[in-house]
Amino acid sequence: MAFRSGFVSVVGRPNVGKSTLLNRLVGQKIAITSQVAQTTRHRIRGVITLPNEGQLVLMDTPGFSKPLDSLGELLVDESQAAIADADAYVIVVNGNELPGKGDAYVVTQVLEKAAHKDAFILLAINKADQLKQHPGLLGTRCLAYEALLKGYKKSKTLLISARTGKECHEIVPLLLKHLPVGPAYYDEDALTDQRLREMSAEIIREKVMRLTQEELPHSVAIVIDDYNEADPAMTRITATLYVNQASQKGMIIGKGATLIKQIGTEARKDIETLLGHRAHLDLNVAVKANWRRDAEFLKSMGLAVEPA
Ligand SMILES: Nc1nc2c(ncn2[C@@H]2O[C@H](COP(=O)(O)OP(=O)(O)OP(=O)(O)O)[C@@H](O)[C@H]2O)c(=O)[nH]1
Ligand SMILES: [Mg+2]
Repeated sequence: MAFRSGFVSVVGRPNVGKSTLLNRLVGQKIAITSQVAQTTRHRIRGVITLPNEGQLVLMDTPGFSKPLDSLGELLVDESQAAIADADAYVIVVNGNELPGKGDAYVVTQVLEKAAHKDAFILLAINKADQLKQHPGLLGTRCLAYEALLKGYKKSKTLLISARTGKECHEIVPLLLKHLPVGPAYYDEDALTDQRLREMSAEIIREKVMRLTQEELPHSVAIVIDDYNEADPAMTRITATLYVNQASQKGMIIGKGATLIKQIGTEARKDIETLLGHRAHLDLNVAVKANWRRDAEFLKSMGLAVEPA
């Protein structure tokens, strides 16, 4: 059997479960997730290799939403670049809601690119676990989402739950079948293209997204100042949490520094799981006024769009 390979773009509105699905399919947590929209800021690659069969490179993307500032524009650019690059697509939608303008926009963008290449589109109607009491409703929802594909032939719909894994086992074989014959792009045992240093920054950001409220989750950027692996049994990491304005500094530190301590403790535990050994985490908080609009700062964090 010929070895198949290719890039698969995972796209959709914010918060529909794209990163959760990526983690589920890769079998390990490589992308951070949270209840807050716009969690993903980078294009993250997840690699799935089936020996002698093929290799899928899944590209998690930031959700498509109306850009409000430079960071927002970069997120949309990232997603658009991922669509241009792909050999196949997974469009993730939230089965709990009727299709909205955002879904229609994403599907239109994908259809435009897919039609040129005759690429396969998988429509993944997610969060099915929350709808099991309403089977009738589900049928109507599926039809409404399918209608967005305007009869595109090379597509298939699956009703899934990225959280519970329902029907997720069908996804990889289905995608692989539609990829071209080609080489492995990554080592057989690679799971992602991210470095441990970048993943550590993402883990810290996940804790911020999950433990803070109101505008704070979106106001924090993480920079790893030092990543010291001199001791093989204990990685020492120093990071700065940049907030948008001075008033947010106290909010993220919390009364008696409780919040920053909690962020540190939870992040350290996850980083230790990732590394397989102990970690020491030193977190600082600093103000970088309006960093979301600061092109230079975004670039320094690697948040610049690479050419497709
Ligand atoms: N009930 C349920 N919740 C889910 C499912 N998949 C994801 N979620 C939840 O939905 C929220 C958003 O998930 P993410 O994976 O971060 O969503 P995303 O599409 O990557 O979001 P952005 O990166 O912000 O665009 C999280 O709270 C997940 O736990 C699912 O199958 N069922
Ligand atoms: Mg995400």
